[in-house]
Amino acid sequence: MKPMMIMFVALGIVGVFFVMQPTTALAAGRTGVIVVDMQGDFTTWKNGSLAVKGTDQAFVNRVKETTAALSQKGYLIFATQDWHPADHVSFAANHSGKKPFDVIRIDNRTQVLWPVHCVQGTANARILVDNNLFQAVVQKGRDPRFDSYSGFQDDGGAKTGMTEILKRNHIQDVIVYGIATDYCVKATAVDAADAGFHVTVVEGLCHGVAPDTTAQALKEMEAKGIRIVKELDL
Ligand code: VGL
Ligand code: ZN
Repeated sequence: MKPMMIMFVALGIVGVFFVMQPTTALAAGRTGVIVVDMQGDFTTWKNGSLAVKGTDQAFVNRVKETTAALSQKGYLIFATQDWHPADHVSFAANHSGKKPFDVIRIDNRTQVLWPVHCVQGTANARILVDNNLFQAVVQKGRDPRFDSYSGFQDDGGAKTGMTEILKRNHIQDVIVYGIATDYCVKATAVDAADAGFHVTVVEGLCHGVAPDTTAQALKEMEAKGIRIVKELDL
C-alpha cells in the first residue's frame, strides 16, 4: 500500500471509533443503576400494605422495561430490598397505642411508624423487577432495632456493603430510581453522593409517599449536587 492509502485507512478506523462513541453523558461501563425497593408492599398494583400512590402495574412495567433496557446496554444493575423481621422497630404494630404514620422519638432519632411491610420471606417482600438483571441485591432493615431507608447504612450506622459492591464493580456514577422518593430513594441517593459517586435520580421512575415530603426530598437532593432528570433518553 502507498503511504497515502495507509493514511486514509487509518483515518477511516479512527473515524469509526468516533462515530461509535455513546451520545449520552453517562458511559455504561462505569455507571451503575440502583433500583430501590421495587417490592409488592410498596405498590398499589400488589395491594401492598404501604402502597405508594401511582405505583400501578403500568408504573412497575415502565421500571421493569427501563431496567432491562439499561442492562441490555451494559449498565450494571443493583437493587435494594427492604427486608424486615416481624419484630421490626418501624412497625406501628410493635408499639402499643401507636398507629401507622405516627412519629415517635427513639434514642434522639425520629422514627416514622409504618404498617407492617416487607417482612422477610413474605410474597410482597419480593422484588417485582426480574431478579436475573441484578449484579447484587442489598437487603436492608434486617436489624430489628434500626430502620434503614438508605441502601448504604442503617440508622444505627451499620454499613450494608453497598459502597464496596459498587467500587468492586468499578462504578463511579449511579442512576437511582424506585420507591419511595421521599424515603428510600432520597436516603440512598444522598448516601451515594456522600460516598463520592455522581448521582442521577430519575424522577419519572419514582413515586413518593406524600407530595410535600416528595417535593422537599427533590430539593434536598438537588442541594446535594444530585442531578434530577424526568426521564432517561435511551
Ligand atoms: C420505605 C418506609 C419504610 C421505602 C421503606 O422504601 O421508601 N419507606 N420502609
Ligand atoms: Zn421499611
